[in-house]
Amino acid sequence: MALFRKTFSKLSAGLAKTRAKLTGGIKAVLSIGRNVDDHLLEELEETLVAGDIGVTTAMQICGDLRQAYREKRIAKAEDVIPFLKSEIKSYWPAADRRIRMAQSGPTVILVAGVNGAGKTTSIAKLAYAFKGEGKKVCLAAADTFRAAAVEQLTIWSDRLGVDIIKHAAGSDPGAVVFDACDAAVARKADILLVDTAGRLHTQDNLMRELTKIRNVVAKKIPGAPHEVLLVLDATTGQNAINQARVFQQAVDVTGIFLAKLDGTAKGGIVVAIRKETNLPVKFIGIGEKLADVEPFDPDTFVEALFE
Ligand SMILES: Nc1nc2c(ncn2[C@@H]2O[C@H](COP(=O)(O)OP(=O)(O)OP(=O)(O)O)[C@@H](O)[C@H]2O)c(=O)[nH]1
Ligand SMILES: [Mg+2]
Repeated sequence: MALFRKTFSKLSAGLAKTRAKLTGGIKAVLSIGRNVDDHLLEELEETLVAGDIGVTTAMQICGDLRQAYREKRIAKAEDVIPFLKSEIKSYWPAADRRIRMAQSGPTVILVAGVNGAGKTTSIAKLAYAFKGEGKKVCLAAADTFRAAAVEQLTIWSDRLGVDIIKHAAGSDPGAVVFDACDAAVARKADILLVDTAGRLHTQDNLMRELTKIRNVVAKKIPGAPHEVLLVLDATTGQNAINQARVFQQAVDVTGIFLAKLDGTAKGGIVVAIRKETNLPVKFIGIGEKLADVEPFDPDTFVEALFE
């Protein structure tokens, strides 16, 4: 995935708000000459919670820090940041975060998430990156709930020069993906990206619709969907965790696309997602432009956070 390039400077710029709040807060707590005592640990825990790392994780980090201090593995406040970096990095086991591709035929990527999370924009970013790698991309406009959703995806398909399969607004999304799968196979597409609704009359309806879309895709293309990416809006902080749980139950989510990291000081949510759900963050969105997407890499992320 050559085009899903990791550019440290862009990531670093995207994390500016989180770094100012979280890392800035940590550095303020660790001001020169302080001892690592209960008081400091308490302040540190508060700062971590405020940075959306999650209460449980903040407690774990500070507990481990206290232990390290008792065992004299750390002595002074200056040692705390290197400790935090390696501790946080250690939360992610080595894992394959790449898109799972079909052995042959189209790779189907279902994209889900609540309304406004950033699904359509993230689809455009992925389409752009795949196209840049020479892959043939098709889009399926399965968010038929809102007329504007189909229009928005159509605008992206025109701009990107990729095919779109759509029906009239209000039609059955199952029928859209049915046709989209046929079209993707017939046109020898490498990638089929499926946009889905973020809101229906009720959450139950939404989950049922997603399940139905998933089943149609599975019947049409063996092994599909190869990925179910859940788009989460990083600016919603801890609420993103609840969304992840709900979607995970309804459709087997295979990875998270964490959008809008650039627009929030709540970037610590990446750590909370890791600790509180078992879902890998595969991509992060760090801006509104097509190129503002990066594959998530924990080490690079932590380095950029504490830069
Ligand atoms: N700053 C920033 N804005 C983003 C990012 N991703 C998406 N957005 C913006 O978030 C808003 C919502 O994005 P959409 O892609 O329309 O979200 P959606 O989930 O498709 O929304 P619905 O179709 O209404 O359910 C748009 O204004 C996007 O430009 C990101 O990574 N950074
Ligand atoms: Mg949309």
